[in-house]
Amino acid sequence: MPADLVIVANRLPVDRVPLPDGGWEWKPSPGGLVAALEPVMRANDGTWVGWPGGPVEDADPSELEPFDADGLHLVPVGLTAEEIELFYEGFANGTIWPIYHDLVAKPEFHREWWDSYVRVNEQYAAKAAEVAAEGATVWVHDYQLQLVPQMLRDLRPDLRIGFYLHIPFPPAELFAQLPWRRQILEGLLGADLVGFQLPGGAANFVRLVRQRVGYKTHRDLVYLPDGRTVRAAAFPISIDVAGFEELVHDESVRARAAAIREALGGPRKIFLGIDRLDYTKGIYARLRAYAELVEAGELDVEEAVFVQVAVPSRERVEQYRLLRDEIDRLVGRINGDLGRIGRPAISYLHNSYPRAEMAALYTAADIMVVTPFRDGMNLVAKEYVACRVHDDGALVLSEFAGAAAELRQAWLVNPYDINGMKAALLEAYHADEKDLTRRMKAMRRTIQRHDVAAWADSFLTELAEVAPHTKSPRQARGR
Ligand code: GDG
Repeated sequence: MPADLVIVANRLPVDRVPLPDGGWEWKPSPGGLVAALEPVMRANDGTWVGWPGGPVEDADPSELEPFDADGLHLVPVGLTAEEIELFYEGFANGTIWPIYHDLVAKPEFHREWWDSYVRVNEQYAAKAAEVAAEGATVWVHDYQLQLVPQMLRDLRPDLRIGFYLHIPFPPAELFAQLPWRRQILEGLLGADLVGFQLPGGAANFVRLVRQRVGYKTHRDLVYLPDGRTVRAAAFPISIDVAGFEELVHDESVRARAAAIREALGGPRKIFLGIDRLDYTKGIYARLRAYAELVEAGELDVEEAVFVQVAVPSRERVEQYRLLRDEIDRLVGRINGDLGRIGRPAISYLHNSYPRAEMAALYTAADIMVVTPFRDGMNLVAKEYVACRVHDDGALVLSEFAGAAAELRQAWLVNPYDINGMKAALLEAYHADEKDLTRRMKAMRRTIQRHDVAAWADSFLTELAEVAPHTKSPRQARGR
């Protein structure tokens, strides 16, 4: 059945999990994006196009057939082992990711990576063109698929196309290094609406289009020679606030939070970091800052502990393997030098956890530390705030996370400034209850007013306005 709403994202919202009998099944991987899009997907009988994970060489043909999971229609795009290496690990994560994150790592430019990026984007565009109904809305997501909007428009000029970038869009000076800069801008301009996390990203994009493609622009609009108008605007993403609050009120999550506190040494104050193990997240500098405070006697391992959860990520990419080794060594050295029996300075976990365990960790923590060098938004910061249903707990947050634009009452830090971070960690540690409550209340109001459903609604509403020539999807909530 052709779909009136099609989501195109690098990954499908499911994982293939092996069963004890040698078979396998699809298990939903409930991220924030699925939670946000599920209601509107259901209201429109929507279809999701994406990669199910793993190379096609290891898949049996039935895995690449469209299927339904949890009432969602899913259409797999198969990637070969070579495409995973060149398109995904290569161009997406070795070229675009570092450039878009302010060159925190050195990007690599390889023509064969680019060629694979083009070919894979073609596959996604072709699949989306195949499943979209006449005049449907197609919403393309993120940096892996920047060429899809124009490819799709060439195949299906009847569609209404939106694109959303989850990571930062860099200043012109950095973007200009890309040998394929013009093709990428033209790819994005295939959309009617290009969404960014922050107004700065949208402004960078419009300026680049003017400079590098030579189209006329006015404020957030780009005028194309074929008469089309493209709008670039900010839509800061959010989280399923009610979902997290519900989890925190669950008896088993509360019991688990108490057990975590107990296991960590009772009244010790808990600093917490939760990040994908990624060099943009600033894990190394943050742990160093903390260790210096312990070393200087400003913090005592009997009274405080830093829990760092580093979720395994992109483990086949060289820079990520090196980062893991560096952090392993740092944690080992810090605990060797500063820990006591049963009292490590840092409790380090290289693992991923169910959502309920994440909520228990957020509940157990006294001070959440989120210090990326650059981050599109950072949902972890918002999730922590959502879980503080008693208006307590402190948030130390990097100025360079998109979330800092909204969570102004956090202790905002420059992650490159170790002394500044040390001062903020101490201030948050010693803050009195009244100050914590005042800050947390304000931050909670902010995220409650703007949850992930509001984010999806505002993007789709805006998309309908900029492309009135096509028909609108039904809104999930009466508005
Ligand atoms: C990109 C942009 C932007 C993490 N570990 C576990 C787990 N998570 C969940 C968190 C959170 C999400 O993953 C991570 O989101 P972040 O925003 O923190 O970071 P990225 O992965 O880099 O995401 C970012 C985001 O896209 C959305 O637009 O904010 O800037 O880089 O929701 O809770 N979830 C579970 N177990 C884990 O171990 N269940």
